[in-house]
Amino acid sequence: MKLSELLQEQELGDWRRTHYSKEILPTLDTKQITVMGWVSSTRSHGNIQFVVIRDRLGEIQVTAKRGECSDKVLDQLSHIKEHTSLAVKGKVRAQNRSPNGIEVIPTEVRIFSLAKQAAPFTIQAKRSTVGIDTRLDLRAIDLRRNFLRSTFGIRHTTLSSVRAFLDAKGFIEVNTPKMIATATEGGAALFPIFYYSKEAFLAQSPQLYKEQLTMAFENVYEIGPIFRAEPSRTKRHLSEATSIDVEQAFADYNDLMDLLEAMIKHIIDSINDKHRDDLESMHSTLPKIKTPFPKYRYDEIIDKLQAKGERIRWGDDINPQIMKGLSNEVFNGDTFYYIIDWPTAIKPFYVKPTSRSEKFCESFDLMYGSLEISSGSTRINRKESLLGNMKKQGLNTDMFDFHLRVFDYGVPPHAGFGVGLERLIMVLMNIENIRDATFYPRDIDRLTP
Ligand code: AMO
Repeated sequence: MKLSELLQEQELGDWRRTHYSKEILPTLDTKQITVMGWVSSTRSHGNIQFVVIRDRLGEIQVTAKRGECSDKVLDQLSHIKEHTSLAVKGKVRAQNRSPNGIEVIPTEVRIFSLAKQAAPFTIQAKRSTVGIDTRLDLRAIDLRRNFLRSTFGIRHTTLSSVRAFLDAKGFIEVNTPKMIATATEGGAALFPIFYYSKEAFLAQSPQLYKEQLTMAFENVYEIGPIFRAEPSRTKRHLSEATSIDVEQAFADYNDLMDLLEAMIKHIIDSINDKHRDDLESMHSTLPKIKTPFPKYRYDEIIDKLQAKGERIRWGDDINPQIMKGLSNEVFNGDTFYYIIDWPTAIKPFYVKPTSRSEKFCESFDLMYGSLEISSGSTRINRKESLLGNMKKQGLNTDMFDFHLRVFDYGVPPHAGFGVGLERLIMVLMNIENIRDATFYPRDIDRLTP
């Protein structure tokens, strides 16, 4: 038979998978099954051809031996490359020498789509040897790598455990507009868009909307994209990130810090519960949680930094580079901790000043090592105070009319936070570059794939 005939691509037709790789156990010995997936590796030993097929749950070895299967099947399996998508019908055989103690003796092969060339990386390695840009250019294939498949499985569990945790506490999930009229997060730049004949922006945060929604629903959360025009290239910033935004009525920032701490603990417990195999195969462990998370006042951190000789003044933002210098005093090893009571002037206009002094506000950043994972605060809930703060920050209050008008109708005391999902995944999975914590990263240099 000619090679082109042997390797002819076929339709799915009436073939259906009977078992996932993981479901094929020695107890199925001699049973006829159909597996579907992609070729993950091939190996040839004279008259025997081994082909490992992977599906979304794992891998199964197909063993084609001359005499035990047709010559056509042996020839087909001898010529296909890694990443080819195919189905194999065959008989299960318990086999001590095979991975998982099981193999499939093929009777028929249906090739759906041939891999035309070798991929520029192997899918088994935990850390890839090629540069991240090469991988991102072929992201859909890169995502087949074991490490990333586990990472995104764990990301999924993170999100489902956040939902379960907040739902159990009486929060409802909301969605707020992503095309908006005004900025909310002072420092972060906006992406302008055309909105019919007007200028509009992609939302930096659901901030004002989640606050307003506490008026009807009290406790709300949103998991969605936030857009930040980040002019710099760093390993911790994306232009499009995912935020877990939480807002609670009749609560202040201390309540929200407790809630966030319990949420992080719940996420880590859920992952340890569901992903033991993934963590073992990656030789990874999740961060150990020590509760309560320590709290350091902004003032204290500045004093410590100045005592170390760092060039930082009261009122400056604290960047990760500078924080690295405090590793022994503050985050001995890597731990979660809060920096609280920031200067009012460097936090957004909606953050409530402390009753002790207007100079400070009821705000917190959740840190892991030198990385900021979340920020949150008690919000201003009275119109005059909000107007006052907006004017101090030089904002055009007319632009916020749509928001200010609800303050005539009983805004409850409220507080909230936003967690950067990709930053959290970086910490959980010990990922160095935030681009690997999202499916299709967007940054100053990348708008495709
Ligand atoms: P903030 O601007 O601090 O606060 O953002 C909250 C969290 O979102 C993550 N984050 C980012 N992650 C990746 N790339 C980015 N460019 C990026 N920008 C922010 C960080 C950060 O801690 N409205 C407030 C939250 C609140 O008070 O409820 C806000 O947006 O992990």
